[in-house]
Parts: sequence; structure tokens; C-alpha cells
Amino acid sequence: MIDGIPCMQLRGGSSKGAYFLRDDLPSDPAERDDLLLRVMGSPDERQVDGLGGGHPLTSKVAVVSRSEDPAADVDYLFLQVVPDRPVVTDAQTCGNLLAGVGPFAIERGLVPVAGDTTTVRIRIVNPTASLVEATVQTPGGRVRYDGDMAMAGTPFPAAPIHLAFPGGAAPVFPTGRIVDSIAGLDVTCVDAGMPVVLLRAADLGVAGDEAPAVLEDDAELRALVESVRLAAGAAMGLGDVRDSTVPKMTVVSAPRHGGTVTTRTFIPHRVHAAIGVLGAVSVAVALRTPGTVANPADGTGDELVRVEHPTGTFDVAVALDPDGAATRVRRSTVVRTARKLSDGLVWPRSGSVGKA
Ligand code: NQM
Repeated sequence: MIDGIPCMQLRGGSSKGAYFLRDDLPSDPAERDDLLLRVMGSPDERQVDGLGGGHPLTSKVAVVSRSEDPAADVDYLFLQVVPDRPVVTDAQTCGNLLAGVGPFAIERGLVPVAGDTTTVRIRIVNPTASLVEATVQTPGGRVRYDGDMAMAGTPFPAAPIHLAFPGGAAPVFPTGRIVDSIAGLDVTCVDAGMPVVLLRAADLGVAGDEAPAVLEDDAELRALVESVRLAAGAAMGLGDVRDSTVPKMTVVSAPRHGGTVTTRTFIPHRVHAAIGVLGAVSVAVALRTPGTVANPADGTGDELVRVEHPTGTFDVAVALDPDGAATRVRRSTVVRTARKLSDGLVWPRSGSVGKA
């Protein structure tokens, strides 16, 4: 019988998750995942018997440990716990939960406070691994969560956390093309830390600024998007993505509120209440590359891309080494907030789930 496990809950960006030290979880991945399903209350649409909130954005786990990489302070493994199925996947990372990793690492003593701000070097260990610098406010030797920074997708202001992503060596258009034709639709497949397929709203017969629930309720649309996703996933080298949470499917249309683009993102079956962090970076890269479905004209020219989503606008600064389909990201930065919600012990329900 497992006793309580140390666990901190934080809102990270516009998501919410359970944060664990790696040493507090079983080292065997199958055992760990089975335990996390029982911690979060999966499989159950409502996750009523666990910490999960019944939505992919509130059913997330961060596993943090000291890094052996001299370039990083801590390693961050993201695990998506699917609410209604016995599935835990590390196929993607999460830039929103990433916002809570710096504060958690400082709170757990993995990284000492450096002054009024502390920079935590984080190695993402999920696929599309990369190093990120998170700068956290730490006046008086403690993490400060309160602040004035309003962040679309969360209702209350908090202290800003700056996240800087260096570019990767890999080109960001994994099919080697800027536009692919899939199921008769033009799409752009892009991966700047999150694999994303962009589709034009008009090609799907929608306006592109519908409420997430309207899109989720449209069974015909969902089936079309999923058929494109399965083919695009294979074309992007992700294999059979039927049970995978990637690629994400972002529907793009003209901006409505002075931004660069309007987005609605299937993640991949529910529609995001905002947009993921690295998802937004991928969208921003497509917007800044001439010829993609997001930007058939000639690029925005600006480094700052303002991605409109259902609950506001997400600003992404992205610097590229432009080279058509071989374009690479030099650096991207975003600002997020996070908040500690609870710290203590969690008790998983007993038994074993039998992961799919
Ligand atoms: O793209 C949701 C989120 C995410 C992922 C998702 C994310 C990212 O908003 O970096 O943050 O797309 O599944 O938490």
C-alpha cells in the first residue's frame, strides 16, 4: 500500500498540474504511469476520484529532477494524463506547465535563489528536447507569485516568468514542404517545439472565431480534422498518431482584434481554451514564413507575432534563420505566470489501472 506522495499543485500558464520530484515516483515508467492515472483520477471524464480537472488542460503532470547536463539545472519531463482513457503520454512537452517548473525547482531546493530574480536552466526531456531559461521573481529569498502581469487564458494577474527558448538544429517544417496537400486540403505542418498542423478556417467551412464548444460539438468537422491529423502525423514522421496527443490542429483565419492571426486549436480532440505555449511558437514560425497557409503573402516582417485565441492574445517573439522549408528558429521568448496552489501529500487510489 503506497502512502502519501509529496506533490505540489501549480497553475502553470493557462494550464494546471501536479508537480513531482522524480525520486518521489517509481523509476519504472509503466509503474509510474499507472500510479499517475490513479493520482489524477483517470480513466474518468470527470476525474472525480483524483486531482485532474476533467479536461486535458487540467490533467497534466511535471516530473522534475536535478540535471546531469552541465548546461541545465533541472530536467523537466512532461506527462499528459488523458482524462477519459487510461493513457499517459510523454509524446509532447507543455510550455504552460513549464512556467511552474522554475518556481517548483526553487521551492524544492534544487536551485538556490540568486537575488531579486533567479534564472533556472531547464532541460526538456520530452521529444523535441531543448534547453529553456526561466527567469522567476525571487525577492527576499522566496518565489514571488503575486504580481500585475495579466495573461490571457487565466483570470487573475500574477508575477511574470520569462521563458527563453534557444533555437534547434532541426528545420521546423518536418515534411520538407511549406504546404502539403492532405485529404484535399492545403495544410502547413510545423514543429518549433510542438508539432502543429495549420488549416485555413475557410477550407473547413467555419469562420475561425467560433467558441471552442461550438467546434467540439460539430462531429463532421471533428472527423475531418482527425482524418487530416492522422495523415499529417505520418507525414511529419510521428507514426500512427491515433492514440497520441500530437500533432495539434490549429485552424487559422484573419485577426479580429488587431493581432496577427485568429486561432482555434484542437489538442487534438478538445479545443483549447487559449493556445499552448510551444503550439503558439510553432504557429508564429508559420506566420513569419512566406508561403504557408497561415501567411500566403510575404511574411509579417515583425519578430513579434500576436496570436489571437478564444480568451485573448498570446504574444510570441521569434527570431528565425529563414530558409524556406529548411527554416530554423534562432530564439523565441514568451512571458507567462504561475501560481502555487497547494503543497503536501497525495494519495493515489489503490489497485492498478492497466494502461492502454
Ligand atoms: O504547446 C496544451 C497547454 C498545452 C500545451 C496542448 C502547451 C504547449 O496549453 O507548449 O503549453 O496543446 O495540449 O498547456
